[in-house]
Amino acid sequence: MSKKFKALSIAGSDTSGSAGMEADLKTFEEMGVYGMVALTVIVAQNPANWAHDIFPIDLHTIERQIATVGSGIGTDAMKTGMLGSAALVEMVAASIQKYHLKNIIIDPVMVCKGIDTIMVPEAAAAIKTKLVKYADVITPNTLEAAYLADMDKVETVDDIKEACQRIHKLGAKNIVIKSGSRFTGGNMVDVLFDGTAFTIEEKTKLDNVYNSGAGCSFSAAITACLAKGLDIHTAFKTTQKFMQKAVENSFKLNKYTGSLCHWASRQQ
Ligand code: PXL
Repeated sequence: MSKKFKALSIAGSDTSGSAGMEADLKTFEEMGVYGMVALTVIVAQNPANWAHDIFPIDLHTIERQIATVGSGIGTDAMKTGMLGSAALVEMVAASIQKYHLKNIIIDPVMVCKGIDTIMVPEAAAAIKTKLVKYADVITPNTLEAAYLADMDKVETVDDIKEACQRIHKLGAKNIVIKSGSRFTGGNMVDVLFDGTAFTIEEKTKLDNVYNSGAGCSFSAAITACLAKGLDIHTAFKTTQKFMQKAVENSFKLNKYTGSLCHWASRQQ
């Protein structure tokens, strides 16, 4: 039997199923990687206005979950998602060292779709000073990139390149920034900076897509690729293909949101 690769997601649950650890697990599964979780928060949406309410899991419980995998099973790669407090960010950083975790993908979740201000400033600050340096790959969106890079805004390809170089100086080995739906240009770009060279993939902006959870899924796809032993450039390319299909086939859940179709690559 072929080797089974495993990945851990330290992330929050999105009850609506499109983002967070639900997106991570769906993506891992589609990419043939066994998913494991340490649940950090539960996000429930208010049906009346889709405001996101965050219910944190206590730190000790999260520590126990990470120990289950770190010490009890082992993993080929791990990613972080919504962390929610500075204490948790510090505990995750300590766990990476304690369990000698490898292939670390940091998705520095600081904002959610429709929420453009940093949700938990103390957690964001801790990510920047305590966690970024462990990242084999970091996958900020343009708002998170601006925060990490100390820039007023990241709106153009040149801004993205500048942000990549600044975040590399914080210690992250590879930086992937997706211009995403907030980009001002007609097209969208995904940029990979490996510390030496930039790889830039330009894509047409698709209208009427439901892309909640696109950031989580993108980062999870890179995690799955690294778990399988792919290099970052192949992981980046493989992730583009997976995301293109998932976004093209996205679907509506209600008047506020919709989801990527994670299984689109499987259909003929
Ligand atoms: O997409 C960011 C995100 C990450 N994690 C969880 C979320 C969201 C956005 O809703 O709910 C748990």
